Amino acid sequence: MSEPVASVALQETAAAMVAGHRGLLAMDESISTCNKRFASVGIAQTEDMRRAYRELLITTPALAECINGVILVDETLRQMSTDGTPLAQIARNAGMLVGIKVDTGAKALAGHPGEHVTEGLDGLRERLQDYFRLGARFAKWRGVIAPAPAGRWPERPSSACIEANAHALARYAALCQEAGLVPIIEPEVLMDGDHTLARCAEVTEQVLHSVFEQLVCQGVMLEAVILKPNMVVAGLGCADQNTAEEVAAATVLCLLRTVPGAVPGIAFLSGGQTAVDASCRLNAMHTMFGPSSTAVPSNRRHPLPWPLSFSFARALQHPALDIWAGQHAHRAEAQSALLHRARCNRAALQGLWSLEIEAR
Ligand code: 5MM
Repeated sequence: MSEPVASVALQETAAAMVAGHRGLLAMDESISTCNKRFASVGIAQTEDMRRAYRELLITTPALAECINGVILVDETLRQMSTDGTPLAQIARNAGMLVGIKVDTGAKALAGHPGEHVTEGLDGLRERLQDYFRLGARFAKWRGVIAPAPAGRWPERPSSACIEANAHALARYAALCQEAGLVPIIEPEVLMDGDHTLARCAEVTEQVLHSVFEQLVCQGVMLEAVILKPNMVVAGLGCADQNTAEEVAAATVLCLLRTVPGAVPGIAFLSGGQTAVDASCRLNAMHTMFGPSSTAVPSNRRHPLPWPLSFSFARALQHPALDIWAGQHAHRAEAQSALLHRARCNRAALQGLWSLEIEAR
C-alpha cells in the first residue's frame, strides 16, 4: 500500500533539512532575546534594526552552500527586505527552506521553583495553517530543562518538568504534521550550572526517553521529525571540563541509546558553547563515528542511523553580529563572518574541520 502524499512530502522535507552535509541557521530569537543580544553590542532595539539584521543574515551570498533552512520568528516571517521582497521569499529563492519558531516561551512550572514548561499550544492549529500559507515548511519548539548535580536537593530536573515538556513537544509535533510542517523537537538540557558531563548524559538520556515515549503516545510520525538536542557537555561552571572527543563519545552514545533509527536527522543546538568549540565537537563526532572512522574498534563501532547536523544560533551568528554592530558599512564583513562559520560547520559534518580551516 502506498503512503499518503502528505506523509511523503513531510518525509522529503525532513530529509532535505539535513541533506548534503549542510545544516540549519537558527535566527528565531524572540523579540526580547534579540533585543538582549543587540543591547550587548550597543545596537538600537527597534523593529527596523531586527529587520535589517535578519535581512543581512538571509541575503548572505552563497549561504545555501552550507545551510538548508532558516528558522524565523513570526515577526521576520512577515517582514520585507529593503526592496520590498518578503524575507522568507529571499530565503526560498536562494534554495533554503523556511521554518518558524512557534512556541511562546518557557514559563515558570507551578509547584517547581526554578523549572519551566514551554507554552504555545493554545490556538497553535490555526497559527500553523497560517504559517504554511506564508511558506513555512517546518517549525520549531524548544523545551528547557535545567539540570543540577546528582544528589542535590530538590532533584533537578524533576520528573514533572521532564514529562510536562515532553508532552508539550509531542502535542506540538502532532499538530505540525497535521498542518504539513516538519516539527523540530528541541528539548534543551542547559549548560548553565556546575553539573558534570556524566550528569548531563544522565539527564539528556532521561529527557530523550521521555520525549520519544510521548511522541509515540501522540501518534507522531517519527520519519518526519528532526531532533534538535544539546550536545552532552559539562555545565559551564563545572571545574572538570572535557575534550572534544569525550563530548563526542558521550553525545553519540546518549543518542544511540534513545533516538529511534526512523528519525531522519539530528541537528544540534549550540547552547552557549563558543563557536569554535561547537564546530570542533561536531567534527569529533564525525571523525570518531562517521563512515570512515578508524578511532573506534570495528567490533564496538555503531553505524549511526541518522545524519548528525547543526541548527545553531549563537555559534553561527555571533561573530557576524559583533562585526555588524548595527553599522550598514560593516554588512559585507559581517556576512563573510557568517559564511565562514557556516563553512566551518559544513566541514565539521564531513570530519574535515581543523584549526587551519578555522583560521582562513
Ligand atoms: C537553544 O536556543 C536555540 C539554539 O540556539 P543556540 O545555538 O544559540 O543555542 C535557539 O534556536 C533558540 O531557541 C532561539 O534563539 C529562540 O530563543 P528564545 O529564548 O528567544 O525563544
